[in-house]
Formats: sequence, C-alpha cells, structure tokens
Amino acid sequence: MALEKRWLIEETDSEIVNQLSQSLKINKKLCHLLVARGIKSFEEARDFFRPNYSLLHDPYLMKDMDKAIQRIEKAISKNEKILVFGDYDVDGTTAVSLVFSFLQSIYSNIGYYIPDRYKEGYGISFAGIDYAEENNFGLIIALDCGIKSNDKIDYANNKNIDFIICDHHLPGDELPNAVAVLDQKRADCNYPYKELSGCGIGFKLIQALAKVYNVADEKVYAYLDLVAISIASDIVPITGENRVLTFFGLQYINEKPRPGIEALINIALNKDGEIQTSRKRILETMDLVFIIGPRINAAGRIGHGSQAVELLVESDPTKAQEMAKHTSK
Ligand SMILES: [Mn+2]
Repeated sequence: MALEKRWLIEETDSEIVNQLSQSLKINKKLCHLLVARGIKSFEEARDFFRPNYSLLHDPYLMKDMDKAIQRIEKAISKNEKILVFGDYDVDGTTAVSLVFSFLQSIYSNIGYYIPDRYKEGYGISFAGIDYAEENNFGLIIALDCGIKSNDKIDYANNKNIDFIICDHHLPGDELPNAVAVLDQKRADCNYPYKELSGCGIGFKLIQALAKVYNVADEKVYAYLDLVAISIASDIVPITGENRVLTFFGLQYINEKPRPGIEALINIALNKDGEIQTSRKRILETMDLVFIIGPRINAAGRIGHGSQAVELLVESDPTKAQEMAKHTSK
C-alpha cells in the first residue's frame, strides 16, 4: 500500500504576498513562503537574504550584562582567578571554549571546569565549587547551566566565590543569588531575541567585554564557528539573530576553521583518519548537526568533557589532529 502524502499549505494574506512580490520583484510562490515564515516587508526580506553583522543585537540589552562586565573587570583589575564552568554536551563545551579562549586573549589568571558525566552529572556541581575553593578561584562564569542551581550558588556564596550565570533554560520561580544572571528567558529581560543557545549568550558576553578591552570586531566574530555548532547541535530555532550567527559561523568553519574543528572535519571526511590536504566540500548546517556536533560529543564522551574543550581551544594544528583522532574510533 502506497503511503499518501497530505500537504498542509499554510494560508497567507494574499494582499501582503502581492505587495511583497511587487517590492522584491520575485515570484509570488516564493513570497508566499516568506510570508508564511513571518517575513512580510522588503526590509525583513532583505535581512533574511542578506545576513549582516549589524543585525546582531546590542549585548547590553540583556538584563544584568552591566553587572557581569563590572564583576569581570573587577576580577581582572585585582588579578583574581576566574573559572569558566560549563556542561559536557556540545552547547556547554563550545560555550566554555569560546569564553575561555577569549579571556585567555586578554587575561592569564583563568581556568576551566567541565563536570564529570558520571560522578557529577549535568549542571553546576558541589564538586566544581569545591574545586574552585581549593584552587583559589574567586569568580565562576557558568555557561549553559545554573539558572535553577540556587542551592549551589548559596553554597558558593558561603565560600566567598561569586557566580555569573549565562543560561538559556527557563528560570524557576526564584532566580539564584548570583552577581549576574544572563538569561533571555528571565521575565524581566527585554533582550529582543529569545532563542540564543548557551554558547550564544557566551558570545554576547564576549561582545560586551571586547568593547571594554578594545578587542577588534573581527577577533570577536572569529568565535562564531563555535556559536554556529552550538546552535545546530542544541536544536534551537535558526531564526532571527541565530540565523545571522549561523551564517557567519559557517563561513568561518569553511574558510578559516580553528585547528580543532579543522581536524574533526578532516577526520570525518577521510575515513582513514589521515590529514586531507584539499578539502572541497562546503559544510552546511546539517553537517554541524551530523558531522561536527557528534564528534565534539565523542571527544568528551570517550574520556572527560574537558577533552572536548582541550581540542577546541588548541592552537597547534598538529596537536589538534592528534587529539581529534580519538573521536573517530
Ligand atoms: Mn544548551
């Protein structure tokens, strides 16, 4: 018996479709598809077809961004140790790699911590806070987790360890008592886009820091490869700002990937695990989901999540190639 396809065609306002077709000078069927996706004006269509860095929102629109930046500035001015903390999945490890690498470019008294999958599980852990205390970290930046870790934040506060939380999960009734809580899903956060990944919030944080420490835009945008991978792997919608971040992130992945990502791609596209010198295939969003994401997961799964971060922050291509081999077996 043949399976029958039943198509549900979304209805659109034919007046808007006609107007869009006239202003864009393109086929009405295409305009119907655009309108069905909420793209109704010439300007919206232009932004959809031509993603531009100017479409990225001001990071300070995010509630508590000012407090987060002030606390990091204070830590840096006092040479206080900063710990970058994140989950062991792709969003967490890309977020930690992004914030850690950026901080490393302006400050040296830093470390990172990925909880153990089996002993600690997801999210902020008491063991992680104990590690921070034993190693004299005064500030922890938590990425992709923490929005409901009220008890862990209280535990850290009792040890005089401050937290900045960057999370994109839905908050509970009460926010944790951290120095800053960056989460666009906070009821009192007016950030215009609500679907950033955990790594995406990390990117907004470094965008704001870059202004304070005079880091050029191009250096900040070079981290978008990590953001694009997080967006694809965390299955957040590729709309609005995420679409711009993914578009430019893919350009970096295809044109000048960081050594760890290049190594993962080379190994994935060459089953023998040898370095492929001329790569012709252009990678797309689906390749982030099915080729790169699972290998970053594997890097952390075979050993420890911190190995995924080690690979992503490695600047030496030969070392990265060696580390990435462990993901293909
Ligand atoms: Mn996430």
